[in-house]
Amino acid sequence: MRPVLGAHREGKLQDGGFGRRRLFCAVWLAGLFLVLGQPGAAEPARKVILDTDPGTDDAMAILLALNSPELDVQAITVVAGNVLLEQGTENALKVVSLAERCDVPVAAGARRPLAQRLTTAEIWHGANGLGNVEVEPPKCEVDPRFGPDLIIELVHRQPGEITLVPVGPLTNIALAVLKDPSIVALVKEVVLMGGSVSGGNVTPAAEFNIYNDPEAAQIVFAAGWRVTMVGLDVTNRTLFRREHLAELARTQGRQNDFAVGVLTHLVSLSEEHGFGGASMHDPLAVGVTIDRTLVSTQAMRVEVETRGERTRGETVANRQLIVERRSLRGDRYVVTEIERVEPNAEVCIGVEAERFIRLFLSRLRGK
Ligand SMILES: [Ca+2]
Repeated sequence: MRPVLGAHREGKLQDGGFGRRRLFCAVWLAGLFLVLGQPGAAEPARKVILDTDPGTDDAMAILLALNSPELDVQAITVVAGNVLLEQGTENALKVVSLAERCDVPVAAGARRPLAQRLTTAEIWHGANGLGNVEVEPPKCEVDPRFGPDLIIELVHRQPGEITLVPVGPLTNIALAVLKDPSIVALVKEVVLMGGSVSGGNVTPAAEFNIYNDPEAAQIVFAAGWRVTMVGLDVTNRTLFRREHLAELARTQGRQNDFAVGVLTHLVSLSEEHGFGGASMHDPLAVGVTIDRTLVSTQAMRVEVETRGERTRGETVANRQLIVERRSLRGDRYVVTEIERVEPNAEVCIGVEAERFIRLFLSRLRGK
């Protein structure tokens, strides 16, 4: 090495102009790489825990997450919701097995909501929760830890790094907060699928995930961490249509073909009910975690209606971030103060739906 190095040094001394030109070229090339290099390509993958009740669209969300290099799925925790806990856990294991990702722990969590009976929704998700698509038994095995405990453990192990992505009823997340409130300050952010500021799907007021455990949802919104709400306001505008299905059916692969089966069920159901396409509820929450620019948001203060004759489970959103305070004067109330309130959520109000569908298709095609 030494003679070569010496020769190199000599060369530089003998021809300073050539050396400077080479230095200029190197700097210019480095600059070109910086300009042309994909922004964020060098960023480490975002660590996420997916909390889910699989569930047809949950299964699509899991596949999207597992096939996206921007995400590092640290665990999948299962909650009762669309189907019973046992069925949901088996489904999560089946999907993770299909993706050949037994390295991702799948842990079962809450089998019922905090303060009410569970509502399951096989009418939308099929008797097996996967649109009645037959899938071979899972080769991955369930993690023995309780879902909320696994969340607590992983958050403490990597403070400030974990993004929680709950796409089912919020029971597991609320249980984790109740058991260990210190996780709130240690979680990077929460990107949840649930709620709506423009009407519900289970009732005119309430969206399914929030309706299924309003007390848990209120705990999650009030906890004090950064929440992004991916609700019906955007998911109902993100429709997977028959032409998308035809496109995905042109490629093959175990995950690809499973997705075609599940999405065929969902698209057919949506057409039966006049929606013209399947709302990509849970996959969009994963999409927002991958690429925030898919949505536009507005800061709001979201509270969950836990009583209400017709509105239990509604996400009641203060958009103006002010409240009026009244005091009793004789036989009437008088507004005496206008108070500012702090927002607790970024609520998604706009979405580039087709761009998201293209992202989803690109990740599953031929897999
Ligand atoms: Ca779900």
